Amino acid sequence: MPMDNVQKTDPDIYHLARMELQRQREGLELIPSENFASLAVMEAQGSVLTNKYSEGYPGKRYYGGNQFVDGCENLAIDRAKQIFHADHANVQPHAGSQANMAAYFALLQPGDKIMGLNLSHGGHLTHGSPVNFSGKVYKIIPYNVHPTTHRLDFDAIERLAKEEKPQLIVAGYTAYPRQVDFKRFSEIAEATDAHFMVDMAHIAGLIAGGVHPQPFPHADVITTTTHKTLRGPRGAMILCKQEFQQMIDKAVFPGLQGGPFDHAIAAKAVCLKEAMQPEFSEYAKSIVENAAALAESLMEEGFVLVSGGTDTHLLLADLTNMKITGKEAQIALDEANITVNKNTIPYDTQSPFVTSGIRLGTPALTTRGMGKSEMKEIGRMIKRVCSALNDASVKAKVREEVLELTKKFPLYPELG
Ligand code: DSN
Repeated sequence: MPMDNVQKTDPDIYHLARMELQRQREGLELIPSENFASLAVMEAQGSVLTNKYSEGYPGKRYYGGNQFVDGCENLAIDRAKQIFHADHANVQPHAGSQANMAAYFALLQPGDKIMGLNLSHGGHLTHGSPVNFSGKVYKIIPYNVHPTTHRLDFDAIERLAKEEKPQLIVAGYTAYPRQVDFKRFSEIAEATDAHFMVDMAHIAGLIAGGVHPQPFPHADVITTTTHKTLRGPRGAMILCKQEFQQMIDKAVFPGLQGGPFDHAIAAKAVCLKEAMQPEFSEYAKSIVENAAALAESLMEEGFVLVSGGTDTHLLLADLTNMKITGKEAQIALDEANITVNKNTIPYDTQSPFVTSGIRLGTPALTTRGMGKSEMKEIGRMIKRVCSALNDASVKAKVREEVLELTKKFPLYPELG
């Protein structure tokens, strides 16, 4: 947003926000969980709706004056239900962790067992890391990807579920590059009397755009953030089958949160409206095509990709054969204005602070309009930097090329 008033009131914050805009404009944003929200989403999020308190749900609030906020929340709910084939949507969770916490509170008792993918194999902190509430409140039974294919190993998952009898099985990943078979998961959950939850945060936009299968009718509950491939405001939602509606709503409010962020809910409604347009399906298709092109380019350059490639928006490169760590690659690429994140690979021997891999994704660059030929070029740039980590001249040359490339795909030109 123009931020003229911030400039007058708080020049320090104005300066930092402008520097961040410049960083976003002049860099290649390859973190797969990041994106560039539309001006419409940002306007809704920066609107007067931030001023309202509205504990409760549409039509059942604790404070007066909620007639317009109710309208916003109802639109977000209706759109989310339609896009994701859900019986019910709760659009109030402030973030993904809160959505997962509320879903667990609704479905489980403290001490119950949750089966989720090992964090170092591509799971998420809230799927059972011992340092997270999920690992402290619940008994976590981690499942792993297959030791050689690095894909979900359904026979092993089924054996583990039958042995452990978890109350909840979670499918949903932050670093798994392949499509997920939700039907197979639901069959395992049904056979073992477990609930089945999908955390679709990473792939929500791919699902909305029709390039990844829908979790419903297989899942009982779905959680998601709204700011990744879905390209909305920072926030989250929970979707569920009818039988879980009351439990989910009570878990979010009054169980976990107080007043909802009505400005964020309005922005979620806007992003969901955008996701219903035919252009969004084209966008989702391009994300996946670009990820495949980037994967091909990286493999041509000698990178090893976990699972041998991707069929989603993300890729995980195993740098072991290059004799460099994820940390070293991330730092060097940053110097060349290429933003990735170091990431553990399955069965990693390095710590999560060092890692043997980097995680890359195409949602943000696809929003800028880049296509397959740019992905090819970017793969070659990444190789040049990773082959010359300590060579300042290589990094400076790649940085110049990144600046040239990003100029051809202007980001937020309306913001001056
Ligand atoms: N931080 C997110 C990601 O990068 O995948 C997950 O919450």
